[in-house]
Formats: sequence, structure tokens, C-alpha cells
Amino acid sequence: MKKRWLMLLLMGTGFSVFAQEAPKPYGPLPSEAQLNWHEMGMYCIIHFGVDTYTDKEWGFGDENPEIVNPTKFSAEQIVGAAKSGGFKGVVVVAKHHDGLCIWPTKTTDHNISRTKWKDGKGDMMAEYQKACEKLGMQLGVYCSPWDRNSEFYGTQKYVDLYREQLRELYSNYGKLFISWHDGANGGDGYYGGKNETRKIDHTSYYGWPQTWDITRQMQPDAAIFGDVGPDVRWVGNEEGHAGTTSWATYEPKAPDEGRIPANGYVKYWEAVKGHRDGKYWLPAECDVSLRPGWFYHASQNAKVKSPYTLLDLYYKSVGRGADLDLGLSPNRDGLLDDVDVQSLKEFGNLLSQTFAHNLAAGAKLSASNVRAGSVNLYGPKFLLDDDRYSYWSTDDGVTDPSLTLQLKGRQQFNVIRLRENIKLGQRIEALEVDAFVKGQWQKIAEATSIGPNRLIRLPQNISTDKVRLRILKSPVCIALSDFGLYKEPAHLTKPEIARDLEGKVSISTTAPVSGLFYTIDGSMPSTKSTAYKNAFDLQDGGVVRAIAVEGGKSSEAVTADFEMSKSGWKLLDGPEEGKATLALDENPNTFWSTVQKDSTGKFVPAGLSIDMGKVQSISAFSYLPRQDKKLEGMVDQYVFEVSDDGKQWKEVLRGEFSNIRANPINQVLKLSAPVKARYFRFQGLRSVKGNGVTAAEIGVISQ
Ligand code: FUL
Repeated sequence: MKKRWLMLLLMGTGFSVFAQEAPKPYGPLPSEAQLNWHEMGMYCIIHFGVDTYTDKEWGFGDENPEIVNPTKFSAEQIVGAAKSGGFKGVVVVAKHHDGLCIWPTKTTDHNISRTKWKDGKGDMMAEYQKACEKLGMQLGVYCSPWDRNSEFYGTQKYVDLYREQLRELYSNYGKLFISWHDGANGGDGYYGGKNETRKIDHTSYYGWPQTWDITRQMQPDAAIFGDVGPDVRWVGNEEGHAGTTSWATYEPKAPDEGRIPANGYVKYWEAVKGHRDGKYWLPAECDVSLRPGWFYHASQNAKVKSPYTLLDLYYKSVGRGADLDLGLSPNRDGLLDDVDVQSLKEFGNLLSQTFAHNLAAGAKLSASNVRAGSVNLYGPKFLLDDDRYSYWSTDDGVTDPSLTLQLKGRQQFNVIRLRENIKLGQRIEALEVDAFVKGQWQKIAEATSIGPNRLIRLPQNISTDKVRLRILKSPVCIALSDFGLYKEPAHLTKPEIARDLEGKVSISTTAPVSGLFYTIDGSMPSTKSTAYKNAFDLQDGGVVRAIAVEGGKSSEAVTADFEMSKSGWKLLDGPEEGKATLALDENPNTFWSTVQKDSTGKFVPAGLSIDMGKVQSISAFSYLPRQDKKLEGMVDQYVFEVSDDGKQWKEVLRGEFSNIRANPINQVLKLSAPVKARYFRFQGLRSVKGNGVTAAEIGVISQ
């Protein structure tokens, strides 16, 4: 606004010849909904439903809604915890693949009114809306297209019904910031009692162009998330990170030519980086859960991500121009566990401690070029005003300007922040930053793809009174809106916990500390816990938590969750087909594989039979899929059997590894009651891709 007035003033006084026009936008530009989404930076996604009670990640669709009874449900506790972490909104999973709607929909009986919660009179969506309004948070919805409950799934009737569900969600819960559309589809389901596999054509079945017309009409301010947009793209992993170079531009975009590529057909190695010359503004969302899975599983209580892990993900997502979408998993009471709440809060504290003060504030700025020499219109002072759209710009043709900042005294920092005015597109391709140290300029950082937000976390603190920014490459004149220097508070690095093949656990740090303390009962360690001296035995497995202590300060706790040690385990079948021992070597990066090179071959099931050397009490089995980002041989249907003699087998578990393709984490399968056996057998009955079976690790949990 200010700028426009000045322009008018200059033009009115006949000085227009000096005031060069504003820079022309470059490339694709963000819409209003996308701008709001960029400004948010971080939000949470909440998964709660039948899976919370069945301990699954994908319900089959045949669950009795009566199992759902979150007697203490508090949307305010959940949304409040997100807010304390610095998140700006929540996406509520209103319906997951199991089909249970957590609002009283008219489209199906399979909804919240059939649960015991509030005698069937409750509406979780309405409670989230209220909590968001009260706490100043934005609300979004996730309504799964794949519905394993609906008898009509696969027909046009279901598509109409799905659209009606969206209309209900769009009309009853206020203004939404995002409509989240998942691409997963595993085929089989309950489907009104038919228990069959239904194949749909991902490219045409859902009729996305018409469906999203409804979104545009009813929620014009909402960004639409899908595997490839149309407004926000999936980053291609559920680990929470974008590439070190990550463009907001991309193609193709759904529903290009009426098509939307299905989950798994996304080119994740491209989605993570984006396309410099992509035709569309289609920035990445990094979705990752606070826990390993999206739904609550008590078995994952020790694996809630720590505040510093979240901070690391923040740099790798928000710091690379993407948004962070963090999964929250309310428990069976309808609340977040205390550890989850605590971790969010401490993460929020770390963010505010780091970013509260821009240490470049008050610096004297000298730029090598300012557009038309108009410092009041395009000068570098706009870099320090905290407005994402005011900017420093250069003359057309000046694409490699530099800027020196004479800081207000000597400052110590370890984070650099840069932002472009993205209303004019993503322009800058590469830049470097120098610090004046010991009488000369030293390069301290470099970055590519600046865009909406770029955070550079330096490996060490820099102390200086002079900093220089050099733009190396931009196709057009620049429009840089922010430059910031920040100091992330010092923290003691957490220790590492490892177990050797004989089952002995050791705790170590890279630099010496005065003390290491640990627990093996799952509780949080303190200086009152056992002091670590020597490696200790943990044959049966369990949760080890440790802290490092130095100078009266404690590191954050590190947690390792060990399964039963595999020392003394042998393969029954003898021959080393596909290097089967690699599934028992406790190394997540090696794997057993029966996948044949000839990709035309049909899938052949395969398994491993193991002699544990003595009778063990087994309460759960585990399968760690290959960790090298490849899908061949990744099992999604399995059977586990046990035996007393290695000859007669008894089946104890059979089922699917839900969501393994997108989130290939360790799959822990609990038995309804522990069994005693010396031998067990794992078989992969189906793989998500390829003609064989792979396994990074197969494990047993005893308690
Ligand atoms: C995935 C789904 O299949 C997961 O269950 C989860 O909802 C995640 C956010 O998206 O693709």
C-alpha cells in the first residue's frame, strides 16, 4: 500500500521517469489460498477413529462403531497442544479409509451417531471447529476417497455420496483452510459385507474435476491437497522432509487432462525437489506423524518424537519452503498423551527462543543495486520489516546483486533466514552468505531455491559484526523480502544407545560428558536414575532411555526400543537364498530378497523359518521393510506361524501391513495372548511391487 502511494505521488509530481515500474512477476504465481497456506507454515493432522481401538493403521471397514467411546474427548486439549507447538491449524480426519464418519452425516449410517460417545449425539467436527475458533487456529478436513465400508464403493453412487459428504463438511463447519484428499487404495475391504477386492481406475473414477468444483464454490479460500495438487503436492515421503533444493513449482498438476496419479505412482524422487520450470505453483507438504504411525498405538508410546527431532524436521520442511503437517494421535480416551503434549510444547518453546529476535535488526544495509535507485520503494530496508511481501529489488537485468549488513555490534548466530516476495514468483536460484571474520570475508552458507522460506542451520556459531549476501543466480531481477540472523539456543547433544549382536547395550556420546543416566522401565531418566558405567545385558529387549549430563545441564532423553536379541538364532532352511541372514543381522540397511531380476515374472510368496535356540514367550512379531526407498518385495500381506519342533506349524497371525508403501516403518504385530515356541515362520503373501519378498529385519517381542 505504502509503495503504491509513493508511486502515485512520484507520478503526480512528474518524477515517474525515475520510479521504475515494479518488477514483472516471474513464472507461476500462488493463489490467495496458497498464500495463506504458506503463511501458516505448520499445521497438524488428527487421526482418531476405529483404528484407535483396534490398534490398526487402516481399518477394514467392518468395525462395529460401538467400540469408539472417547469418554474424555477434548478438542480443546488437542488443538491447544498443537497451538503451543507453534502450529497454526489442524486438519481433522473426518473419515479415514475404514469409512466411519466422525460427524453425524446423512450419507451413511456408519457414523458417530452409532458410537457410544455422548450416547450417539456427539459431533467431533463441531467440537474441533469450536476449539479452533476459541484458540484462533484454522480448520481443515480430510475425507478419505477410498471407503472400505461403503457397499457402493466402485460405483457412481459412491462418488455422488462422497461429494455429498464433502458438501456437508464444507457447509457445516465454517471456513476451511485446506481440503485434504488422500491417494491410498489397497483394493480389498468389507464393502457392505461383500469382503472383496474392488479395483477402480484412479485416473477417472473419482471425477476430481467436478468434485473440486464443489470445493472451489463452497470453500474458495481452501487450498486443495492431493498427491499432485491441484494446490499443494505430497512431498513423496511420510518422513517430514523436502529436498535441500525444493521448488514450489511443479508439473503435472491434478486433475490435468482429467487425471490424478494414484498414491505410489507419484514420482517421489521428483516430488521431493519440485521442478524449477514446472508450469504450476504447487508447493510441497511434508506430512509426518509425531509417533511412528498415524493412529494411536500404546506400543509406540516410547517413540514420540522429541522436541529436537521436531526442530530438525522443521528445518528440513518449513526451512525448505514446504509446510510441515504433523500427525497427532489422540488415545482411546480422546486425549493426547502427556508425552505428546510435552514434546509439542517444548518444540514450540525452542522455536520461539530461536526466532524471537532477528539479530540483523538495526543493521546498516548497503546494496550493490537498488531498483531505479529508489531506496524508499525497493531498498534493502524492507528485508528487516517482518513483512513477507515488502522487498528489496534490483534493476531489470541485475540478477547477481550483493548486500552488506553492518550489524548493530558484534552478534553471534547459527541460523540464517531468507524469503522472497512470492507474489512475484520464485526467482532466486542460488546465493551465498559470507561473514567478516578475522579481517576477511569467509563463506559461511549457500542455498538454492529460496521461495517462501529458506532456513540455513549453520554447523557452528558465527560471531561477527559484518555479513554479506551474494545472489549468484536469478533468471530476472530479484524480489527478496526477508533476511534474518538467529541464534538457536545451545543444547547438550543427546547420547546414543546401541545393542550388539550378543544383546549387550552400550550408551555413548561423541564428546565426553560428566554423566550418563538411564532407565529400562520406560520412565524418563534424570540424574537420580541409574548411572551408566559398562555395557549391560538386554537379551529379552525392552525400552532404554538415557540422558547426558554436563555442567548441571541435561540433554533431552533418547529412547531405544529393543526387540528380543537374535543371538543364537538360526535359519531352519539352511540355504542362503537371497541372503536370508540379512533379515536377522540387526542392521536395518541390509535386507533379504527373493525378488528376481526378470520383472515380468509372477509374484512368488516366500518365507523364513527360524530356530530361536530355546523356547521363548512371544507377545508380538515384527517386520521391518527394506529402508532404501524401493518398493520391490515390500510385503503388505503376511502370515506368522509358530512351532515346537520346526515341522508342525500353527498359524498365529495373518493380515495386512497397512500404509506400508507410504510409511515403511517397523510393523509390530501384537498377539492377542503370548505364545510359547522355539520356532517361528514368517511368510510374505503379497508385495506392493515386484515378484518376490524382501525383509530388512524380522523380529520377536517378548513382553
Ligand atoms: C496416507 C493414509 O493411507 C494414511 O493412513 C494416513 O492417513 C496418511 C496421512 O495418508 O496416505
